[in-house]
Amino acid sequence: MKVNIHKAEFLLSAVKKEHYPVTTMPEVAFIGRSNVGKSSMINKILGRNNFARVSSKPGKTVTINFYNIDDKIMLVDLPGYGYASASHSERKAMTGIIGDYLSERRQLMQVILLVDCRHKPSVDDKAMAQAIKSSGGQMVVFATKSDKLSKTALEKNLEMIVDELELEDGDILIPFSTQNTEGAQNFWDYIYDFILDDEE
Ligand SMILES: Nc1nc2c(ncn2[C@@H]2O[C@H](COP(=O)(O)OP(=O)(O)OP(=O)(O)O)[C@@H](O)[C@H]2O)c(=O)[nH]1
Ligand SMILES: [Mg+2]
Repeated sequence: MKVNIHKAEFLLSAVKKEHYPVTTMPEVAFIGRSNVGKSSMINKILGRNNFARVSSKPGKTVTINFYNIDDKIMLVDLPGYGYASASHSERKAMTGIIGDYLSERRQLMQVILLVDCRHKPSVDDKAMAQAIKSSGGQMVVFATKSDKLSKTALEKNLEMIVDELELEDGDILIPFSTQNTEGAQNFWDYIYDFILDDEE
């Protein structure tokens, strides 16, 4: 499917629920460790460069950033967790910001969990996968930076990720890279089929 985005606009940044935008649009939130590539994935699927701010230093996104796409769907860039040099209080604040959003946001239709295809999922990644599972939501995991592995190594690591996150039949695991358009296309195919479920 060809995706035509007419308008992608940064709406606002929030750290607490009083600041969340008041809209009825369905939301899709990107969650994962700091530096896994959440903001990069948002740029790639929107076909924009440095729209969501990207950094080689972990801990770039520290607020919840809401992006309005064609007044149809909101993409939500969450702060990363597991940032190694974060202090105890910074970690606690981050967990609170993420946890509040996930538990409070009624229009949240889909959480997209990102894990780096090169690494074994962390304890936090596993906890997040379990939380998605126990919320009854569809499990959708993107394995990022797939350009960094050979095809064989990627296949092997995808199996490892399935095992580590205890993915089951019906759960979705898709490789993603900013260096090709395949993952981005798969993202939109999923969104159009299961979230927007509309005309296009
Ligand atoms: N080679 C390659 N590098 C990537 C890819 N995706 C992201 N990166 C790089 O990974 C680094 C982190 O990317 P971000 O998108 O800022 O990661 P993030 O998950 O938003 O990080 P936080 O905002 O800190 O939570 C940047 O240097 C990106 O250029 C990819 O598909 N391939
Ligand atoms: Mg980010």
